Amino acid sequence: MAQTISSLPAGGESSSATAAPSICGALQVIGTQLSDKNGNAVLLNGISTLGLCWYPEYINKDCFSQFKKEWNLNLIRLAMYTAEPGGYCTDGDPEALKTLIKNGVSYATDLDMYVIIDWHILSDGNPNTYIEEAKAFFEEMSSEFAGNNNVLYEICNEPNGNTTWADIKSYAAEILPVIRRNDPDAVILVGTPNWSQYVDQAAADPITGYDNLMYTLHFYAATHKEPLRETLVSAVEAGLPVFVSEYGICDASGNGMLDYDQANQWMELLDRCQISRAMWNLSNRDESSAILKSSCTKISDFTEEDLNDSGKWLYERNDRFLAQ
Ligand code: IDC
Repeated sequence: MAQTISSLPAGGESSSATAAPSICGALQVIGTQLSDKNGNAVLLNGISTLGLCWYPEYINKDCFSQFKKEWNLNLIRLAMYTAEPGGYCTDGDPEALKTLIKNGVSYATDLDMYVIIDWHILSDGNPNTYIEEAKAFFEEMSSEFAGNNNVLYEICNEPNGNTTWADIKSYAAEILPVIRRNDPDAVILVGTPNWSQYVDQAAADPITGYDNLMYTLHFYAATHKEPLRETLVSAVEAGLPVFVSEYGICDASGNGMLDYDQANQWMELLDRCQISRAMWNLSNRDESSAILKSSCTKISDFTEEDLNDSGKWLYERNDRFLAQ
């Protein structure tokens, strides 16, 4: 039965921006809602790395710890490009990248935070391009982290180009059993067509036969506005569990002006629907989506002076969020 937005869980005491694995236990997806082991709504709120291959230095425990303790974030997304320069399937160093992921997961685990392992397809467009590599990767990751209740698997960042929902379903049909053989319950995030925007297509034809799946919607507030919010609302009303595993408050290039008004409209919607989210990106790259100024060479213990406007917005918002 379709839910309406007003009938969605309101959040309240049971859900918290600082939900932690030690308290929530194994996550589960109930209807559209990410939930704890007791069925209470859970909100994950965090930050995504930029490419691990480009910015390995931010994978350090002090850095993650500050996000948890001072920014009230409970989620780190580890974005591992598959086909950009330094990518896992092209000219990158797969062993070094896997070591970074294992380190990142272990820091998040020690800090009682959630962590997404993101197979970050982008210029490869169709996740089937490197499906054999993806299978082997998720086989290794899910066997390594089967015992962790804080790890989520994101099996394809942003299918794009001519990739159809049918292509993604066929990819998922190969990858999901690989993960499920090792890790029967972990939450798995599935990308949607057109850079993870067509959640309506997933809602019309969801993947069946698996629990604890969520579908991703990505937005960049200066580019994606009311029409994409309407797509999101319709998909949720149709019963689709949605996870915003990547968003920016700049434009879709990862750069340009920040649109605070649109960002606030997005956040109101995500808060109202209790939709989890991770902001792009943790780096000092010279682009407005980076949370650090390009002049900042620190890799932890950031101060306000080190932050770009995107970083200030995230920090301030989470302070306010907690005070609500
Ligand atoms: C961007 C980075 C940018 C990099 C580019 C291509 O911000 O530094 O040069 O990738 O490699 C996405 C993607 C994400 C993009 C981001 C901004 O998931 O990889 O990062 N974006 O363009 N989808 C929509 C926007």
